[in-house]
Amino acid sequence: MKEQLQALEKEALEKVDDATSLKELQDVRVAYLGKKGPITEVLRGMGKLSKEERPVIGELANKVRGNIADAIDSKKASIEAAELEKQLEEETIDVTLPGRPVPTGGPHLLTSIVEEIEDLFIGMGFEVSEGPEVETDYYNFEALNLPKGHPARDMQDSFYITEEILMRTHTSPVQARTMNAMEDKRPVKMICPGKVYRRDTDDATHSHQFTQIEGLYVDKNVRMSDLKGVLDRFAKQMFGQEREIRLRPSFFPFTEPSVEMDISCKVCNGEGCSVCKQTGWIEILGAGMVHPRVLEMAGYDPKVYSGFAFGMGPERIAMLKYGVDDIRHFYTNDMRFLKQYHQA
Ligand code: FA5
Repeated sequence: MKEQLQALEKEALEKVDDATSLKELQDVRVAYLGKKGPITEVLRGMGKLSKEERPVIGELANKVRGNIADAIDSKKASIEAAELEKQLEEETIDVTLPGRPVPTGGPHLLTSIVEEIEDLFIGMGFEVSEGPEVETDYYNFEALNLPKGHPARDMQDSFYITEEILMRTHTSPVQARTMNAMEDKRPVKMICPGKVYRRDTDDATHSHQFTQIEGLYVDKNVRMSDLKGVLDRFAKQMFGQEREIRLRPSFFPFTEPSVEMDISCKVCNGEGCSVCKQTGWIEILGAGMVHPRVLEMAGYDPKVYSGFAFGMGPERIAMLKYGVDDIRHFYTNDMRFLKQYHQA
């Protein structure tokens, strides 16, 4: 029985030694020290032993059990330590790894161009104003010398909401609003950027919703040459000295005389393409001297005051500046297009 116990001890200690996980170790504990294990079995058969043998075998059995239990405990401690070590190693942060890039947004090309134009005019002493996109027939047309039934209303096909309310077709109503709001009828020098809406058919240069920037300068002795000077300076700063400009006589009911300004097409260098409709020129703004009727309706005495106004399309300006061949790119918001213009 003594040999049997010693053999059991040897066998159990070897298994403890071989165990590589807490689960294996627990299996060894159950197998050798459990109620149905061989040592308990030996102890159960003690009754058959002689009086002399009983204490010796009893002591040995307890010793063997103690040795196996100690071995299991110390192995358990070493497996736990190894597992902790492994976990710590796995959780170590490698500070030398390159960071994951965080995608950043940027202003839309149209926002950038509007801000660039604003800065340019602020530099010439203009203030930035705002007006509503849902406008009354009065401000959109009547206050601009376009009474009901005037044939020139057809120049701008409109989205009407009621008979008297419409989506503004241009930013010119802000001219009348600004002058009306000026109670002491002081000089006005403002620009107004904003969205406008027309029942135009979308094509490479037309959109049913687009942006305009209005300009208005009213003071004593404002002349056509002032308008030319401001537009010339704007065009040179925006497009560079090499672009050509031309002013064509035109007609707007709210300006007299009226002009349209074209810039030589940068996309084809004046040779003709889809952007300039094969003409080599692209129209970017309408302008003129504020009509005396418009000044009068807004409470300014046309014998004392004179002024100029202009309205430009920033989409067309961005198209020229960056060689964009279709106005619809501004609204379809394809990130591959927009990202080209992020300056970050
Ligand atoms: C006007 O809207 C006048 N209110 C401009 C004006 C203001 C004249 C002050 C005199 C004094 P016009 O319809 O031509 O004018 O439009 C002005 C500019 O807006 C055009 O030169 C063009 O650059 C742009 N534009 C016009 N229609 C569209 C469209 N459908 N899509 C994109 N841009 C357009």
